[in-house]
Parts: sequence; structure tokens; C-alpha cells
Amino acid sequence: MAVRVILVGGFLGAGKTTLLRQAGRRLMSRGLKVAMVTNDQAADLVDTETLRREGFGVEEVSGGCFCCRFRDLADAGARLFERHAPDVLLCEPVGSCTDLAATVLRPLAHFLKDRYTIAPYTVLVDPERLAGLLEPGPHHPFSEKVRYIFSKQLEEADTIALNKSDALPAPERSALHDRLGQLFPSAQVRAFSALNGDGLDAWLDEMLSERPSARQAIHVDYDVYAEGEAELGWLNAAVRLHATEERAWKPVCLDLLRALKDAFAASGAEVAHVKLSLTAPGHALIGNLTSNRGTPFLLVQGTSEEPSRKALLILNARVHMAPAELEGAVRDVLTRASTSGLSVATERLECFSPGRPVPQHRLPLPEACTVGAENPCQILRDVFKPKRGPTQGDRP
Ligand SMILES: Nc1nc2c(ncn2[C@@H]2O[C@H](COP(=O)(O)OP(=O)(O)OP(=O)(O)O)[C@@H](O)[C@H]2O)c(=O)[nH]1
Ligand SMILES: [Mg+2]
Repeated sequence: MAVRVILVGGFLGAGKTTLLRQAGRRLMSRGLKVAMVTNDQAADLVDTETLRREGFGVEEVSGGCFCCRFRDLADAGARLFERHAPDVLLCEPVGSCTDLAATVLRPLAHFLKDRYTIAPYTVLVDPERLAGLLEPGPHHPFSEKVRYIFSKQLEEADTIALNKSDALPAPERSALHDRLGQLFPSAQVRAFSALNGDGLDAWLDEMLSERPSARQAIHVDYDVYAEGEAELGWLNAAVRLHATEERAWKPVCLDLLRALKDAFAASGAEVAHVKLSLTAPGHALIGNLTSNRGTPFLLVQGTSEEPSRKALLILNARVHMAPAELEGAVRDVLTRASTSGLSVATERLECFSPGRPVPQHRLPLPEACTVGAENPCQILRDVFKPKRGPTQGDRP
């Protein structure tokens, strides 16, 4: 029987990995076998560790996004097929990628049609991020080119999911839901919480059903897309922590996230997503920071939080900042975290800006775009454009 592919897109920090964890558990409790593919521009990806520790079969495509590494994605799927014979394959693309319907989903459906059936393409959106971007005015934390990527991601969705609805008062949730419906009339808009699971069963029913795609062809300007991605600094590091005495690691993770947040705020650079994974005996800690205004979030995986002397830290930072500055800021924070009782040794560190996306395949939909009275593409351009003069986010 063909494997159902559920691709979950959306901007950095929107909640894709959280959704994969919850959806994986729920699908298994429905008696379905699940496997997953994660994706990053470089190795040492927190998401892969997080999902493997939950017991899922996970393959990672690294060194480029799914569209540029389509053959690696196909190979990863084949390995998972051999090992786990999954009914459902949950895939998480890089959060700065767009045009995935044409470069990933349609090629999968075309070249591997005997193996896969494709679920409606879901794009997650973080309400705080969306509200900030919809606000007119010059104070957008991200440049126009980064906002272009954000808007293109939503434009190509079959289903837009307003995630983190647990953190939203009902009137705000319904206002943002309605606004998304107006801007993207051909998408199914729903609100759910990937964290506490509210609304996920209905979404999974939709993913397993045969709703035909109402997706329209979208035009993506690859120059703007590439320049937008290149404005994001990308850092993956592996760090060994060694304490002179046994200690609990939660305070270390929280202090690190707070110090990073302060360093980025001091440079006026917006955090897209900073995440870490700390592995110590009996447990692991996953930490996240999804904006300069957010509070660091910490999740414990495992059975016992034994104090210990050694731990391994994986750090992934995606920040609106040049790579050299990002590397300097992170190294500085790590150096300052080293104290007389704790040594912090960086084992590997890669820092760069994502290169230009060059898809291995691009199979666009036919240009039979019939939209409602409003043209969502035009509205988006207006909405996501700054209304007045240059802003801090609008770098040349
Ligand atoms: N309150 C709340 N927080 C959520 C929800 N879903 C995700 N989060 C939090 O949002 C942060 C980012 O979640 P991830 O799942 O790592 O986001 P992502 O989209 O995978 O991020 P990237 O892989 O960097 O693109 C974490 O702190 C999550 O706990 C939700 O439904 N409600
Ligand atoms: Mg993720």
C-alpha cells in the first residue's frame, strides 16, 4: 500500500517539530506506523535528536533543503520504507523554504507515484509572528525579503494552521483566523495547538482523507527568495559541558538562552529560532527561543533528571544577522558560560547563510489561478511591505 506523505511547512519556530511529535503519537494510537524525515542546511540538528528520543524512526536530510536535495529525500524515504514499513511519512522542511509544492510534493507525486500519496500541504503559522507582520508600520523585525518568504509559504498552502492557539485569547484567535481566510481564500484555515493537542485530531482526519488540493500555482521570484534566506545567519554547534561537581542542567540551559537573547537584542538582530538540546544521563532538555520578545521554553525528555558532571549540548541558532556577527555573539556567550566550576568546550561549529535554492525538480501547477474578488498575492505584497521609509530590518 502507498505511504501517506504529510509535509508540514511554515516559518522558523512555527511549531513543526512539536506537531510531528504530537501527530506521530496520535497516528500510532490509531494503529498506524509512522516514520519521519527532518531537514537542515547543516548537521547537528536539534529536531532529529528530539524526535529520535521519542522513539520514532527518523532520517535527516542535511546540507540543503528538500528541494535542493530531492534525491536524498527520496533515498531517506526508501530507507525508512525498508526499516519501518510506515503507513505515514511525516516530513519537516527547513523553516526558511518555500515553493515546496512545486519542488517537493509534485515531484514526489510524479516520480514516486507508486510509493506515495500526498496529503494536503499544511503550513503552520505562529500567531505572534503573524500579528507582528500584519501590523502596518515601519517596525518590522524582519526585512521585506524575509517577509516575502513568509508570505509565499502561506500562499502555497492547502491548509494554513494557526498554531499555538492555546496561548491566544479567543477574540484574537478568531480575528487572525478570519484575516487568514480573507487573505488566502483557497486554503483551509484552522487553529490548533501542536503543544497540547487541541484540534489535532480533526487536522489528522483531513490529512488522511482524500480532499483534492485547491492549491494554485504560485510565482516565486528566486532572486528575492535567495536574498531573503541569505539575510539569515545559521549556526549549528556541538558543545561539551564538563562540571567539577555533579549539577542539574536546567539552569545552565536557561542561562544560555537568556544570554543569547540579550546578545541578539543588543545587536538589534531578530531571533527567528534558537534551539538547543542537552543530553545528560537519564534525560535530555530541549530549549527554544522564537523571538526577541519571547520567554525561553524548556522541555524535559526522559525519566530522571539526575544531576551529573558531563553533558552534550547541540545548539541551532537562526537569527537575522550576518554569519560572522552571529558566530562572534555565540562564541562570546559560550566563553562567558565557562566558569571555575564548568568548562564549556566547542567541539564543532558551523556558521553561514543559506545558499541560493536550486531545486533538482520544479513541476509547477498549471496557471489556472482563479481567485476570489480579492487577489491574495497583491494584498500580501501590500500587507507585508513596510508602509514608510527604511527600517532596521530592511537591509540593503
Ligand atoms: N504555546 C505553544 N507553544 C508551541 C506550540 N507549538 C510549538 N510551540 C513552541 O514553539 C517553539 C518552537 O517549536 P518547534 O516545534 O521547535 O518549531 P519549528 O517550526 O520546528 O522550528 P524550526 O525547526 O526552527 O523551523 C517551542 O518552544 C515549542 O514548544 C503550541 O501549540 N503552543
Ligand atoms: Mg523544527
